[in-house]
Amino acid sequence: MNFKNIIVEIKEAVYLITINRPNHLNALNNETIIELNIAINQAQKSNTTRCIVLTGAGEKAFVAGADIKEFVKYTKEEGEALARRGQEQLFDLLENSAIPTIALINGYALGGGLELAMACHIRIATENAMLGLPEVSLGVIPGYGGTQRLTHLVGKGKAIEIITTASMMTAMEAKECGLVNYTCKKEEMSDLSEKIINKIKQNSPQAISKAIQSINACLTEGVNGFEIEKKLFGECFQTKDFIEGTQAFLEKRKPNFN
Ligand code: DAK
Repeated sequence: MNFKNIIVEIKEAVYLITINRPNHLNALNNETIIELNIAINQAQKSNTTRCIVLTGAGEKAFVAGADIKEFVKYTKEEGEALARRGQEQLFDLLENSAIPTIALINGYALGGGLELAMACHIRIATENAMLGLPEVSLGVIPGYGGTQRLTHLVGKGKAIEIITTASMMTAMEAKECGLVNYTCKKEEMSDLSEKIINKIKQNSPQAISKAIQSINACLTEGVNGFEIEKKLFGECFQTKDFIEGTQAFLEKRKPNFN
């Protein structure tokens, strides 16, 4: 499928999605959210995808926020409806993806852009990246799950500081507070992400998917994560991957989960 706002490249079981609106610093408009939804669903339907990677086109930005020119005209009702729809179509889709998702933050990750990165499972930021949730400076609050995911990642005190000051932080500061997993030089991003992806690829996709589901249960209100873990642990037994993983160990060879 041809997209207008994103570029999709599939290579060695990795589904790389580049948000491609560099003249707008890759700002997320509705059309881009819809295209991302289609691409991520496609990746998840393929039996061979082992990792979904998101990044931004150009030299300056991952994603500099929701498209301000678009959301400036919304009414109260539209705002709530769009937050609901956007969260389901994109942000929850990424967070609940059975396939690991990685955000390569190669520049500004602001507002909806940082919310997009936070919905991914792993975040790597280049040293020049600037991150923040400037929504309150525009008279709104983060509406794509940012108040929740930031609090989960950095704790309540730091989340309140980041959101109420609307200030940008460097990649290093983001690493210090647990907002990103790694920082690296621009030219090292590809090698570092490849290293992480290769480790993921060696492991059981069936177990990885259940592990993600179980970890997410920890943060789902009204759900007992320990109970979910027990149930999912039980479900691993006698799966194709469990048989291969345990057999490979006993035969002193590397498992082949493909
Ligand atoms: N939206 C639309 N256009 C944007 C944009 C954005 N978020 N960010 C940048 N651009 C555009 C600029 O307008 C400019 O376009 P032209 O003027 O050339 O046509 C072009 O990208 C290049 O930007 P600059 O010339 O400003 O570049 P600089 O290097 O000077 O500055 C900057 C870079 C990142 C500091 C600056 O562009 C900036 O402050 N950008 C805005 C950052 C921001 O406030 N982002 C929005 C945060 S609020 C919702 C749910 C969630 C949200 C909204 C609605 N619903 C459920 C409805 C989330 C809201 C947000 O994300």
